[in-house]
Amino acid sequence: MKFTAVTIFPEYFAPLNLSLIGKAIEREALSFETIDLREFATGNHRSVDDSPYGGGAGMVMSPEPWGAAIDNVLAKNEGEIDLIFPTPAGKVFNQRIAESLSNSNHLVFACGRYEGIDARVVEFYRTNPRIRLHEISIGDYVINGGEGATLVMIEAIARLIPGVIGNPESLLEESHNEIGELEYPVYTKPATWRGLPVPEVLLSGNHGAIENWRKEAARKRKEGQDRRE
Ligand code: 6GU
Repeated sequence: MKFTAVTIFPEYFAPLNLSLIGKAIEREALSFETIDLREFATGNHRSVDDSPYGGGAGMVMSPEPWGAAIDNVLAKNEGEIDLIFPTPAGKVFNQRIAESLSNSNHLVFACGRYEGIDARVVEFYRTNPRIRLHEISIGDYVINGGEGATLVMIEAIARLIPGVIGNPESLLEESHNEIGELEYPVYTKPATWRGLPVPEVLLSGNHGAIENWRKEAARKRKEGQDRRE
């Protein structure tokens, strides 16, 4: 699986070289590249934005550098790509979307800044037969640009790719698995910490009882979460 991020801030993605994903990149279970949008900007100032038609606050990213950058991705790769536009107006990201995107060969993230990218860019590429286009939000709040959202999505997707996580069993047990169960609370040594004991059943060695306790604890957690919404 290949990940490409088109951005004016390539440095934003440095954390991907850490931890699990960094190691997966090292052993080539996945690859990651950034494309600097500014390299596709023309003119003395290499400007990538302009004021909005119709007026209003802020700046809009110009279509020309985006068109040139995405054309370049298509030209130097073969086959189909999933082209993702992170936007607060998109479909809200969840585990099902992460699973579906983890089956892609090549994910390309178009990281917009300012008030967004000129709407004709999405309109233009939506009908390209080599592109499956997705507009995706990471939740009902606003952040300053697509880079943060892209990091979140890459973390969620990359760990689902075979060979990225050491122990694939941990994918089954954890929160938001296929049946939508929340994970049970976990404990390690010491058996009592600041007066708080570990639930006794977990020390019992009775695997059936432990499994039942975990199911019930996960159910209670979910109940609590529903109340908070
Ligand atoms: Cl994908 N981008 C921005 N700028 N804000 C967001 C978002 C994306 N998802 C939620 N808020």
